[in-house]
Formats: sequence, structure tokens, C-alpha cells
Amino acid sequence: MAIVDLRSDTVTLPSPEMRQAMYMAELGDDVFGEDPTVNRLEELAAELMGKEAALFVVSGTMGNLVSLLTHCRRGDEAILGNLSHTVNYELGGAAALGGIQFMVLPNERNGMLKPAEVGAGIRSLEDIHYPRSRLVCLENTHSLCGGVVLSAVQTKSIADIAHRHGLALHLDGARIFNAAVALGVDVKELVEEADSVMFCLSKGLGAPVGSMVVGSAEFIQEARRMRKMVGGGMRQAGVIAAAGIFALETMTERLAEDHINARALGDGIAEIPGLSIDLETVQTNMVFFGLGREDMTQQDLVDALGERGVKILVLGGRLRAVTHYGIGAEDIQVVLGALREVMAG
Ligand code: TLP
Repeated sequence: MAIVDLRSDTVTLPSPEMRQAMYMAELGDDVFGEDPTVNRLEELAAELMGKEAALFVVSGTMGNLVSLLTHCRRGDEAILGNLSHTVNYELGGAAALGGIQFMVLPNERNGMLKPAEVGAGIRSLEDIHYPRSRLVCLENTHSLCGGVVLSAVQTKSIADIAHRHGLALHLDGARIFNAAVALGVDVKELVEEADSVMFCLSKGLGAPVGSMVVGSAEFIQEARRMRKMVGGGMRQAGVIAAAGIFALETMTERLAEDHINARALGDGIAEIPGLSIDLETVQTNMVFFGLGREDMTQQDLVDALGERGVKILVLGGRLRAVTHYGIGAEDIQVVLGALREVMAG
């Protein structure tokens, strides 16, 4: 049975061309700064994002952690949305390893934080009781809000408040290229106001491993120390960096295809009795939907689809399907067919 795996865009496998690039990569010891392929990837990432420097890290989780450790000292406070990946799925790493306290504000349906609430959340330094507010974090695309995009204007509205009070803005841009493609803008515009950005190579861009952190040269120099501290100093990492270069050079524009497939899936789901979906949130490659049946749990639906070769996840209390490299329009019809069959049963 052919499997259609929509659990995440992290399941993508490298193409033969990407594997060839990995095989051919020129290597050195990156802890000595001597891996030419890693150096090339870091230069390319910085250039694409319009920042001074970049750092190659193992994962998105490590990229966010290293960024938070670089911005904040122990006891400092970072302001984040309650639906952010960092608050929900990064094991409290910033608290456990960095002594960083979170102020968690409600995310709006569109992935934003309310500017007034961010402003009110920033602590006065005059009162000696308060932790020091250091950082505000946004996420683009916003995963748990449905993979929705934040515009450059929205990001700026939060960055302005942060900067006015001397705080930095970190952007979890795990899927920032999905946002840029969906909005039809250069990715630079979306990250311009952020002091640091993490983005992933191993999601829709199809690389097997890796994420990037970008920012000022000074920020990245310190982030490089933090990466070493958490055990993320890699040696002949050019083997995987080569896949990252290939991803950035060839895989960003094709994300539009994933968005079309996600939309087709969302439109199909909207027609199936017993399923509910907010089509306004289907803006990129994610489709979140609900199940309104007394006789079936979300997990029952996931299991029944699994028996039909379709894999999806329960995430954040809803069902999630993610389109990606390797999923075609015909696969969407397979998924809709399986959903119709299960829901008719
Ligand atoms: N997200 C994964 C799961 O952890 C939920 C997924 O399948 O979507 N930021 C955002 C916005 C993310 O969605 C993820 C991964 C990360 C950070 C962490 O990246 P990795 O998995 O590379 O540590």
C-alpha cells in the first residue's frame, strides 16, 4: 500500500540531486571554522535574509534555544504567544538551560500578539521587584494558528514596541519561506525588523537535517558560543550543509505547489459532513481541521486513516495535515477519498 504521509513537512526525503550534492561536499572541521561548505551555507543564509551573519544549527529547537540564550541572561523575561512552538514544544529548554522566564500572552487567531498587550507586558526597570524584560518572540508562519502568515507590517508593529523599550525581537521563522511565497514578497522584507531569526532547512525545503540562525555579526559570534555550550559544535558538517545550500538554491519557489495542494485539501474537507475547517487559516502548507462526531475521537479518525495508508496527526487539540515535497495533487485526492470513506462509516 502506498503511504501518503501528511504528519509534517519534516518527513521529506532528500532528492537524488540533493544526495549527490551531499556526497560531493568539500569538508573540514567546522569547530575550527574550516568547513568550506558550512561557511558557504552560512554566507548564503545571511545574504538571503539580509543580515550580517548566520549560524548552522542541528534543529529548529536548538536554533530557538541558542537565540534565547544569546539574548537573555538568567532571570530575564521573554514575551511569547501561548500558541508558540517555543512555549509548547521545546521542553521548557530556555527555562531549564538558561533560567529564562516566559511571559505568555494570548495569540490572536491570525498568529499575532496584541501590540497593546506586548507594550503593557514590558516591565519597568524602576521597580526593583521585576525581572528584566529582554525579548519578544513571534512565529511566522504560525504553526498552531494554522500555518498562517504574518506580514512585514504586522511584524514591524511588534518590533517597534520592543525596540522602543530596548528589547530585541526574535522570529521563529521555521517556515519563513512559506510565508514569503504565500505573500509574494522577498523573505528579507519579512525579517527586516527582527534582531534574530531562526529558519529551518529540514521542513518544506527538504533537507534531511538543519536550521539556521541569522542576525548581526556580534549576535552570531555569541550564538556560536552558545551552540558549542549546548553541544551543537559539529565537525565535518558540510555533508549536511550541502543539502541546505541545495535547498536554499532550488526548493523555495516550489513551496507554492504545497500551498495549492493544502488549499485543495482544505476545500475538500469543507465538503465532508462531520468535519469542520476554517478555510481562512489555510494560507500555506498546513490544514488544521476539527471532528464533530460523538461516536469517534480524533485519534480514532487518525487510526482509521492510517489503515488506509494516510498519516496525519492530532496536534494542539485538532487534526493536522501538512503538504510538502513528494506530495502531489493526486495524493490529495487519495486523502480526501480516505476521509470520505471513514466519515461515511
Ligand atoms: N515543528 C514540528 C513539531 O515539533 C510540532 C512540526 O511537525 O511542525 N518552530 C516551529 C514553528 C516548528 O513548527 C518547529 C517544528 C520547530 C520550531 C522546531 O524545529 P525542529 O523540529 O527542527 O526542532
